[in-house]
Amino acid sequence: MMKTRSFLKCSLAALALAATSLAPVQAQVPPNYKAEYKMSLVVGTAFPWGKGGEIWAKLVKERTQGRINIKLYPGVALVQGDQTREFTAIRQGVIDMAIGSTINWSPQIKELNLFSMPFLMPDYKAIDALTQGEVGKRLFQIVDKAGALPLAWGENGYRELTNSKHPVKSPADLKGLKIRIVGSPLFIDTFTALGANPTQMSWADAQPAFASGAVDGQENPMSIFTAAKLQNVGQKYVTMWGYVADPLIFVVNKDVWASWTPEDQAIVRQAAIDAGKEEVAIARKGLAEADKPLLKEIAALGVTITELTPTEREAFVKATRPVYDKWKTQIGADLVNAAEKAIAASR
Ligand code: X2X
Repeated sequence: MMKTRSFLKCSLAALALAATSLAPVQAQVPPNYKAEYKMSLVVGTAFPWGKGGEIWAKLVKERTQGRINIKLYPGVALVQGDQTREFTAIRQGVIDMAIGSTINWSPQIKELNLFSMPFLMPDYKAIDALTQGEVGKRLFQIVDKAGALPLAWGENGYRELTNSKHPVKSPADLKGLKIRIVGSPLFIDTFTALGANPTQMSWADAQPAFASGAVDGQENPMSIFTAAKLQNVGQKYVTMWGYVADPLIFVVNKDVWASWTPEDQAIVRQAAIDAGKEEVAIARKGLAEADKPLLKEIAALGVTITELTPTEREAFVKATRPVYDKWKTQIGADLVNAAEKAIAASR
């Protein structure tokens, strides 16, 4: 009898101990938190863009002690690879958070076309003058109003021209080339003005189209070129023309954001800023240095790299000027004027 009782006592004590040791762990995660938050990206961790996602998720997990767990969904898998539908899916909550290109969200947010204005941003300083200045703040207000909470800037990069046919040094060299472009009508206008034959398609569809020769060329940052090994799908000619660059924006769905404690909101925001800084440095590696070592690596793969003289480049600027003027009105002359001013001040 005594034995049973003391056994019971011991077991109860053990149970109580187990319960108290479990309790603090459970209390750490607010009950309304999801077990996993879905982060959408166009490309995976072999690319600077995907690395940015990996860094953001890791920082958030560490700094929240695992309260917020983020899983990466590259290939815009949550919207079946259709990157032009990504922003809508974030707003609707199909996607919890994302690092998205300004190009892919410009069908929903016309002001994001700003970065796709041909030859607006001459160098990295110009990009920074926009994203890190007043224009960046205004754009974040616009993204917020459009329905997702923007936290930080990242970068895909300067989009250079590649093709499978021949070196391109002038708009005449583009004549009749079938060029894959992304999902904004601005790109149709730009490539039509240059005499090319633009065709709009998702990144997922583009790669087989290069391999089969269904399209001749495309435009993307060199970090995308190398990570996707575009030289192996016939893209043997690169023209460094730096006509546009697409920044990335780190965002969170608004209901998800509201569900987090102020402490965790601050952690997620700071982690996005830190990851964004790191991601921009990774995206510029090999290209921001004066001798551009990445280009030597690419040339060593048997790729012909054409660097334009100022006069050669000017011919592309001139041919696309009517597109610039048309889109200045569409985007909003006020915003474009502010961008031109900020860039001029950064010179
Ligand atoms: O589709 C593209 O070209 C890419 C990967 O650069 C974007 O998502 C904008």
